[in-house]
Amino acid sequence: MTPAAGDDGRTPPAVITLGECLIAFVAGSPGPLAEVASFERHVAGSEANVAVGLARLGHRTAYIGRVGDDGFGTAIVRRLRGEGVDVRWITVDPAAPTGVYVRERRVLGPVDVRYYRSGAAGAAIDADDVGAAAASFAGARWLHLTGITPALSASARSAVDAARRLARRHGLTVSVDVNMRRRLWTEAAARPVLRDLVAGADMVFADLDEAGVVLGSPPTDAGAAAAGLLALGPSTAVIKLGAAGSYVRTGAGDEATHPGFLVPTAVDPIGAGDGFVAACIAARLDGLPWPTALAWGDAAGAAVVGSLGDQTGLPTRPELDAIIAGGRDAVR
Ligand code: KDG
Repeated sequence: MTPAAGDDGRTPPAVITLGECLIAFVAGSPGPLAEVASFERHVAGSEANVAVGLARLGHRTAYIGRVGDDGFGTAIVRRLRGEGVDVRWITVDPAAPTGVYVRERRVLGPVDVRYYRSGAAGAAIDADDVGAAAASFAGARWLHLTGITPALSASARSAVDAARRLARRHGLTVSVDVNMRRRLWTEAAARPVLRDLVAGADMVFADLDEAGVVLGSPPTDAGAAAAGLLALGPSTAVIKLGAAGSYVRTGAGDEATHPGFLVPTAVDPIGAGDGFVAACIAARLDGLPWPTALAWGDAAGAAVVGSLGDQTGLPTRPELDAIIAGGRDAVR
């Protein structure tokens, strides 16, 4: 395997993340998959989305993963590098293709997401890939993980464990987005792994459904979801409520909520949760209090919903500020 040429590596990243970066084919028009004739090609993958979101908000971020030796892998590396993400730890696997997924867009009802990723390069990530990046952990502040990576393969699970151990050794804050993907594993298979992931994190992000998967029964509300997740070990639980905003509770008993932002035209909701997570982490790295972090998260999530593709709408700082300030329809 050859490393993808990238960053000069002089400045350590603030945030490290790892996972499987995918090519997404997003329906060019709304409607059922069977009727869609054209697709837009985008770069996706939850952790990569978070890395790009953080980079747009001014934080140095490194991504560890594998892509195939094909045009899609090249597109991923170029895209992440172009966004300023440190891609030194993305390796190009000559033996497996880059994973792909296809998704509809719907005006009403849930969007169907179909993965074509089994046997793809990204799932073969292992603890050695993380070990190769060990030096980057020394100067970093944060490790972000999701529940998608351990669902991919045993080696991917070992990569997550290796990253957690390095993060602990170097005193990084560890965040976990539960990101339950029922098309990758069953609730029964996922629960023990996700519980372990949550227990080993400082900060957990989940929606109500995901909190229910981790806890074994649906929580009555965001407060109950956060309390249940906090009881597993993290010091902060952030509950994503979609269009209804977000809620946070800390082990010290602090709480905050944000009502969310109205998105007049929801173009494509996939990736909004990653935008939310990226902006929350950015705010916390910037030393901002939780009410502001939730407002940033909700604004970034809304911005993602308003454009096609997981990463297209991820806001820069001026864009984030403009959404939060509201008021003007156009800058002329
Ligand atoms: O959060 C968005 C992700 O779901 C998408 O980019 C694809 O990473 C992905 C996955 O495994 O679902």
